[in-house]
Amino acid sequence: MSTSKKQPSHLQEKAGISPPEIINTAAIHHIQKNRRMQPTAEELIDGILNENRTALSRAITLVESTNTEHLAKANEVIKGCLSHANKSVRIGITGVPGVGKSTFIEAFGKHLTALGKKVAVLAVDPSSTLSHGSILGDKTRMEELVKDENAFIRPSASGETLGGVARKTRETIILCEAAGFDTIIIETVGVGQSETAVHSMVDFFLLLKISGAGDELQGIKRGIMEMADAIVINKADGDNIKKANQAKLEFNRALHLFPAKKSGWEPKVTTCSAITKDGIAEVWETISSYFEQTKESGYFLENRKDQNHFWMLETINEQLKTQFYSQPDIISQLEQNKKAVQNDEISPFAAAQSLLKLYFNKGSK
Ligand SMILES: Nc1nc2c(ncn2[C@@H]2O[C@H](COP(=O)(O)OP(=O)(O)OP(=O)(O)O)[C@@H](O)[C@H]2O)c(=O)[nH]1
Ligand SMILES: [Mg+2]
Repeated sequence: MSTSKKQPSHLQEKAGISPPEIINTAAIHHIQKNRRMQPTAEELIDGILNENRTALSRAITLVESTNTEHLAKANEVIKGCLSHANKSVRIGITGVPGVGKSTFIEAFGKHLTALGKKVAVLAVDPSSTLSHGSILGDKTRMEELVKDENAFIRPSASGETLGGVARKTRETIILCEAAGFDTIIIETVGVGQSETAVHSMVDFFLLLKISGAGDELQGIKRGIMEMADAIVINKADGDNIKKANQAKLEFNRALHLFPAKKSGWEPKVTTCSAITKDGIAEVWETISSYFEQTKESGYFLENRKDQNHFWMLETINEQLKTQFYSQPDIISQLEQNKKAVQNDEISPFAAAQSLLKLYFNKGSK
């Protein structure tokens, strides 16, 4: 049988049969017109300040875009929102996959909205570009919070670099705060460098753990323990309660070995169950007393200023690097220098110097 014979399209109608009149040309025209209508930066700022969620979501989409026109508009919106931000508290939550972060945030978030707070939940998870992991999981694990009109949940921004994801999240925080959210929760998976990035954008950093069989302190990165303002041992329910209390003692002992924090705060260890909700209220009490203490001492504001400074420098570093490595002549020279270095024809230092010279000389022309 010949395969080259042209098959009739399945969409082709038989002669003599007229198409149904369900197609309303006026409606199509209306939809197309609305699709073309993009709100201006002023309209978005207005919407956000009036706590309009559609405007907020649209502005976040602009922040996440890679289109330069969108980014310019996003910058304008952020500029308009900046003076209305900064009125919230920002809490980072980290823990290994499966520890119960999403379930905890659901319980904790509901506790906060019951207290009259407006909660925004964001995520920093650069791996989600590949796995699309936390996006679906979180929406189902946070069923109640998703429906709560005082909560706003935005899945992780996608991006190839942690720096890119971090920028998007930081700008999203500003937009959420301007839209009236007073408590920002940022979730991150406790693997890789993302917890360091989140630690540099929050006021309070919470490490979620579960109890094991007496090996609590093994396999835990020292750096994460050092960053934590509280360690909460989750899944303290049923047969696990005893083990969780044991873990609490161990973590308390271990925390005493760390140097005092700049904030003057002594990290706390508590237990909770995101399922039975036992201990959830205590977590908020701990966090509230931290805010009280650090706002009084001035550390809270000082830390935010330091963070802004840090992110300004980070952005410069990141952009310089991106620009450097994307120049065609640098790319080809880099390849040549790489071979020369490997063959011991030139030292790594001299090879780097010649590349930098090439880049900066070009810039000064
Ligand atoms: N018994 C008990 N189970 C819990 C508790 N919290 C969470 N779980 C269960 O632990 C599993 C993992 O919970 P998640 O909330 O998805 O954990 P996660 O840390 O968000 O996981 P990733 O998103 O994969 O990083 C689920 O089956 C939850 O039902 C708890 O307090 N007690
Ligand atoms: Mg999760």
